[in-house]
Amino acid sequence: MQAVEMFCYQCEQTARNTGCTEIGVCGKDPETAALQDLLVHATKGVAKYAHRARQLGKRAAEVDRFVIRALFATVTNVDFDPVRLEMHLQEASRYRDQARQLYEGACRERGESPERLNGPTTWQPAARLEELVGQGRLVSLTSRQNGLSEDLVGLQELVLYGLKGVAAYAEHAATLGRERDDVYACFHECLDFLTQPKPGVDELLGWALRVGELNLQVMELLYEANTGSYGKQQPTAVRITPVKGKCILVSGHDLADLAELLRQTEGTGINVYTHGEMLPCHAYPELKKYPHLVGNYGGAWQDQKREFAAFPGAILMTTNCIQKPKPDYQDRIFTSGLVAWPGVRHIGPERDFRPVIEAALAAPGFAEDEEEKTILVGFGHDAVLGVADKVIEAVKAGQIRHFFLVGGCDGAESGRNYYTDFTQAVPDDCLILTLACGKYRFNKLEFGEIGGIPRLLDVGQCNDAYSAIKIASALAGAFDCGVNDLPLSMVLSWYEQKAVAILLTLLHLGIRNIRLGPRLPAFVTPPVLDVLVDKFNIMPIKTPEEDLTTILG
Ligand code: SF4
Ligand code: SF3
Repeated sequence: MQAVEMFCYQCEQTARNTGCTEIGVCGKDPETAALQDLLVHATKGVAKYAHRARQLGKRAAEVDRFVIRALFATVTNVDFDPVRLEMHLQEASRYRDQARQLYEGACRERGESPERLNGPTTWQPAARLEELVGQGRLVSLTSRQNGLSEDLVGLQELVLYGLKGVAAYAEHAATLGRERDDVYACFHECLDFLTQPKPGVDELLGWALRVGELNLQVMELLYEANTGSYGKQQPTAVRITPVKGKCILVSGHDLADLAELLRQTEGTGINVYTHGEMLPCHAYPELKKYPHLVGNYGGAWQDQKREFAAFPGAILMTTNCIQKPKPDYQDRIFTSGLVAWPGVRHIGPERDFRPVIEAALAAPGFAEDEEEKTILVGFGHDAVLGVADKVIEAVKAGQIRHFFLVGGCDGAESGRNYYTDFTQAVPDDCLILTLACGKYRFNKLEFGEIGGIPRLLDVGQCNDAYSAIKIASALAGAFDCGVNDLPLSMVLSWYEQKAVAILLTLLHLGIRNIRLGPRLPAFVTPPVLDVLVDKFNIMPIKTPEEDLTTILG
């Protein structure tokens, strides 16, 4: 088999919209890419045994948890550190052995012979990092392209990328103590399925929708984890200008990291700011109760090099999206959870944030208060459905003509101005719901109100797509129609694999007419796209004017 240096097309910014082959546009080098490919391969080996063991009534919590952590580590902009990937690979080997023993033990108890498994179950980790890289090159995506058509490989990747996205949410929920056995069972069964040498198109499409269903369950689990730990989101004004003093900036998605950092910084005089997808944290009662959670700083992840360099304090990346740190802030940025960058100090699972606090105290901090400006957040379904009567009345009275869900992941290309222009062009009698980091394209603009209801409602993080679904379902219930019959249009942006998971959830729910941009995934081949168009009428964004005219007639 021919070993290929690198091939990755799992995210939207993939080179030439075909694949990154020499170095990732994200900064992932071929060595790291090979180690990530090997980690996915090795995790399939763990899952094959774990799946069979579970069918015989045996499971191990640490094996279940490893599978989601390993997949999360391979999401775009999470782990760029070969040394940490090597550590995960060694764990994969141990957990695979543990899962095999569980399975074989269960077979022995029943007097049955265990199935003889091959492929990823037989992998043995090489002793040295360079050799692991060599092993990774042999199991990259291109190794499968030799035996399967481009369509089938693309569909396998659609399922895998969706599963990676779900893994990220499952890990956040597990961190807060929410896990479900049927969720882990589905992960293992799906990974087992992905090792089948000759899957069919229908089977793969079926699994893609099952991953969407799994993601809905996991987003619900994460909603319960977040609200169970920190209360339900409440509409909240968030300061977006700096306050004088020492400071820490927290980026990513992990509420537990922020909560613990807030606890450890109480009384230190350090102000804590959210960045990127942490913005909705200001709406949770048990987080906003800390007066030193003073505001939100900066925008979406792709502006971090400029924003982190200008931030006069310490920075904590709790999840994606990390970019290569500039020397300006290399010594005051930290990672936690599954995120890693070579040379960046990592805060372990015990969450001892003292090094972050020390770095914040050593940095100058903001010299002055800037004039106060605020934006509104906290419109999860609990808040929106709390004023459902008002919203329904406004629709019936013709004050609200249409709802738009405009959101998703952000990225660097200029084509993403579409989303700013689109929201600006939405007529005044329409409401806009938004979520995820794509909202930074327009969330500081003025949209006004309709009858006391803000025209722009920030539903939360990307996983709060769960809330958007609840809002849509409640509206459909109130108007006695299906979600597809509502005056509601979804105009989504995608970048990484969590967006793939959410898209699959929407398709699983039978939602049609989704507009997706800034461009369609490179792994969706034209024949597969035809199927998606046929079944779901999914379509690429055009221009804001054209799309608005089509939607509003
Ligand atoms: Fe390229 Fe995206 Fe893969 Fe990075 S994650 S190597 S940018 S396709
Ligand atoms: Fe953004 Fe990375 Fe996806 Fe949670 S922070 S949405 S891209």
